[in-house]
Amino acid sequence: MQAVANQPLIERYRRFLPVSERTPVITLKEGSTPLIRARRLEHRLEEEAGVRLEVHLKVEGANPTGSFKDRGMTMALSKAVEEGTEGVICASTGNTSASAAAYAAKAGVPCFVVIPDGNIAMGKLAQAVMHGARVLAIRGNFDRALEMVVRISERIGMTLVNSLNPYRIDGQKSAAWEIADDLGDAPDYHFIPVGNAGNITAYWAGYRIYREAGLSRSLPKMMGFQAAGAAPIVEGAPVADPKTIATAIKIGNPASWKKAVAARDESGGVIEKVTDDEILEAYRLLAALEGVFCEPASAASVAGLLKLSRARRLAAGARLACTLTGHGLKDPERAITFAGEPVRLEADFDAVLKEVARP
Ligand code: AN7
Repeated sequence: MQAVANQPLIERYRRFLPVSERTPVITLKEGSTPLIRARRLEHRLEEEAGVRLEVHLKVEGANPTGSFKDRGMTMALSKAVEEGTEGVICASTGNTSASAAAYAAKAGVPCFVVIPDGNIAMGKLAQAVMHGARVLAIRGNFDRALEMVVRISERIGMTLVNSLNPYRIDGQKSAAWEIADDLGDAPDYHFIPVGNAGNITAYWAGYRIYREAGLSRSLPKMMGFQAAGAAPIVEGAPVADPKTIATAIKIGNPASWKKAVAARDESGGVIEKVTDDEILEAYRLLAALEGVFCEPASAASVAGLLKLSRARRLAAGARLACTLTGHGLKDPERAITFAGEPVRLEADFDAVLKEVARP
């Protein structure tokens, strides 16, 4: 299928989605995001490990609210409105709440979000409040918030728009379809951050559907990466008090745990952990080598790539896709803290010239 610019995801992939003529399409023109060849990163990996790889970046920060969540939210809100919802609710580490708030605004339905107070990036909070969601910040972590919204949605019949909502997963499959469309086939490996584990589940389902439809020939190995301080799937047990600078994936008890393990095992892939330092290194390399500014959690995919490449665990010549799940502008404070303040000078021509002329 051809990429059709400015076409809503639900229209582009209508034949693979559970929508009908009666479904009102709630869209902000999500999806059809760039897949960018990372040539300078490839050179760096080859210099370090002597292995040439073909690396493609799926830039999900290019979605309307700046993250991959919009793919699922266009489906979740369209189906909720079709079914006559009275309001939507979610727990969030930030991006789900930003996306839910925007699509609920577009649909004209009330939106309630429960977030861990002080633990979501400022840009995401700004989005949720600006779009008119009722934002409830609890003194507790994401896992606690998710438990609560699941119970509340059952008790008062509000539509849950976390990835436990199957329409969210349906919409998020579309990213795998776009990659296969762009490459002409699935990649050999797909690298992805893992938090609540909905997205790895969606990509794996998406790749399988495309192969069954005869639109791709192969399936990728799914390579998931959790932050070391929030790696329940890697440790094999929930983490009561998850810790990582990558707040988007600071999750101790993922909702789609079993499905993520199935994606790993069925694809012959891995789910491993990367440290905050490894995440920050990848975050900087992507910005400095490729011109792609993603948020720290997103860089976990490329941190995993760096780790496996250095350990010479990837076959030479392999083609791989890395999902960069969210935009770097979501969390500018992190970037400045990490990369440093600007050089501050008097408004003096010679002083500025001297700095510019430096090697
Ligand atoms: C940038 O917003 O869970 O493994 O509540 O925002 O599908 O959960 C965010 C998750 C990766 C992990 N990268 O995806 C939320 C939320 C970014 C994210 C993930 C998230 P899943």
